[in-house]
Amino acid sequence: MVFPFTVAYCDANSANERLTNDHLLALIQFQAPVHVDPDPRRCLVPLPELGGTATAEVWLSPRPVQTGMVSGVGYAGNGEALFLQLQSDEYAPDALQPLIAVAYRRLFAVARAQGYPHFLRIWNYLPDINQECSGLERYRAFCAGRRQVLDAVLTEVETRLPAASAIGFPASPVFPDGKSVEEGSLCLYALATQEPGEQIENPRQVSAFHYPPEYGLRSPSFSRAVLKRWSNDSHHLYISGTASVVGHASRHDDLLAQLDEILVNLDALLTEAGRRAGTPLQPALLRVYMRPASDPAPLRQRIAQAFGGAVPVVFLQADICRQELLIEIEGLAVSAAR
Ligand code: 3EB
Repeated sequence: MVFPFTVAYCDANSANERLTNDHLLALIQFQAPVHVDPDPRRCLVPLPELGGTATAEVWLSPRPVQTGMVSGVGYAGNGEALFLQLQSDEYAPDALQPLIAVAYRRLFAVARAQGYPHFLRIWNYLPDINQECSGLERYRAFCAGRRQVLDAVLTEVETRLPAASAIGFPASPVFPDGKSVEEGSLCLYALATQEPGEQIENPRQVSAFHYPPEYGLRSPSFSRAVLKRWSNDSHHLYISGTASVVGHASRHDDLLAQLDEILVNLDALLTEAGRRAGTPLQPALLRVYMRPASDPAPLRQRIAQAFGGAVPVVFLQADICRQELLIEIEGLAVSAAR
């Protein structure tokens, strides 16, 4: 099955070589301080990787891509899929809402101008996500800014929500090699397409859009996953950050218990999406965000048991957007090869 692009992990040390490939749609590098890279396809995610390896994620197109940089937004497209990214070194401690609103407006404007108006998935990395500023948690300020723009740009917001992750990091983490993140940098990247995908919700969870106000005045606007049927009938399922949330409540105090709940959530989501796709979907790639910088080996083992062992997994240390949540898993699932 030929997809409009494939996603895989590679050794971060080969990253620079990969940028010479004109079929490269995106290169996501972990454990790298945020900076605006001259190559619009490279996005630096400022999270330490756990488990002793240095990984990058590559999106490869079967044909050459067109790239550009407009009003701070780097992009690369191949006629079906558009990768977009925006990095900022503005911190704006108690003005995250307008900062996010400006960033989202730019992302949507660039995607529309390039002819890819439909956002399937958005990755959000925010400094100090759990910090309260002027009485509002920064995650909630982020949710308000995001909602403001989605309300304005989406014609049917409730059924056209992109999949998402909203992940935090300390404003000035120091990496093992001594490099530190610019204070307050922001990192967003996204996937947009010419034709829309299909919003998938998780039968075990309340749609985040309908969370009660105890989680914030403006509820989070994301879908649990987005199913994309490409023009050749292959499928991608973009799975949002999935936490140990059942209904709308967080479950379990313990990391491994939260992981087990997440695996049940992922199974329910994959089943639901497979039903909608009319074909089974299998995880192709997983990314685990965890609060403690502990050894990921026991988690790797449980994930391998759940998905058969062959699925590549990367573990990143990160803040999750509810204080009590210790772990969250996102990923990509694909229809089986025919
Ligand atoms: C949850 O289920 C956990 O606000 O974009 C997961 C994925 C979560 C994305 C977002 C939040 C977001 O509510 C938190």
